[in-house]
Amino acid sequence: MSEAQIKDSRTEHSRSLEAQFEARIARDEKIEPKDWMPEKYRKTHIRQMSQHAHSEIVGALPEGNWITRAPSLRRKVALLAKIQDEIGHGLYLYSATETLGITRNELFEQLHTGKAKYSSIFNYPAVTWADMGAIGWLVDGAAIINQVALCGASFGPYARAMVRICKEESFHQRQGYEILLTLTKGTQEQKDMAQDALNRWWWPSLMMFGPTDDESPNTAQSMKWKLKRKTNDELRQQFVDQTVPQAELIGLTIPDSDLKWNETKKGYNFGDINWDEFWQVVKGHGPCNKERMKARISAWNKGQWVRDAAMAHAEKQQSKNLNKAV
Ligand code: BYC
Repeated sequence: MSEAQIKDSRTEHSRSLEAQFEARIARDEKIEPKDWMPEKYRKTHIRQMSQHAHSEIVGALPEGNWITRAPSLRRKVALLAKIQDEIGHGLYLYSATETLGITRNELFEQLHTGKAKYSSIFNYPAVTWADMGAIGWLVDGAAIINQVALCGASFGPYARAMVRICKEESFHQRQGYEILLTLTKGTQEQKDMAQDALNRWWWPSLMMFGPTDDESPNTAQSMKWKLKRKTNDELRQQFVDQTVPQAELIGLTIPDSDLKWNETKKGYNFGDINWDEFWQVVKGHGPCNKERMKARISAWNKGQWVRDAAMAHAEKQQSKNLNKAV
């Protein structure tokens, strides 16, 4: 066979693999780690899944700040449990991402050097106790809407991780809403605190869904591969429609003078999002970007001895087992 013929047969082989892959996606079959997949599919999943994992881990920081200041034992226990869940989600997602052939160390390296992103929302400060309510209600509420769609993602480990994560997020969302409900039934000062938290977290929560569809470079391909099952704008609209009545129920006002029910589309019209602010935050210039990264890098460095000890223990066990086998 000539070199040209070998090249042709290779091209044909990879075309046929690609066609089989596309057919599996069309049939809604799950793609598993050892299955053949296009390199771009693998890379896109590593990008989104690792950013998702990083968001869970970095997302624990604004809430972690309030553990010691929770107003009662019940609140402290619930907050601790929530944060523990978020860290668990991160670890779960890192493991799922590793099945695509990247190591945990590489993933952390990408986070620490700024190559990998994490959700813009976690670069805002949590300045009052009401922020714990707003984060649970709005941020976890937004996350659930996004993640329920991802339960139908084509990559098996990601879709399965989402099922469990969504169950836990719904507890988080309710605990946040209940914090705000309690505050709105309290003194004027507590009501004001709840409203102030909504004012500050509303717009950044809408930004969590990413740029508008016409400005989103990844959506079209990710929808074709069924990594995303709904577009950024569809999910954002769903979030607004779900959240506005919840705000009304507890007597809070969404800080948007353009918010108006649209009978034709059976959804709310809402005001313009400040996309300059969004991109500033994504590019590292938000109010807390530097603080968040500093905390993560410091935690990674301080944990080096734990990783070294675990490795030394594993090596010892392995050599013991080898000696037994001889
Ligand atoms: N923040 O083409 P697009 C949680 C980036 S944590 C930062 O639309 P895509 C929780 C985007 O990465 C929940 N960056 O991208 C934890 C892309 O840049 P690259 C986190 C953003 O991927 C603790 C560029 O902008 N959830 O629940 O198709 C406490 C263009 O965007 C953002 C997830 O991660 C953003 N908001 O769509 C409480 C869900 N938006 O990568 C709660 C999984 C966009 O090309 N991820 N960018 O350099 C997704 O669903 C999708 O990745 C997104 C973006 C909808 C976020």
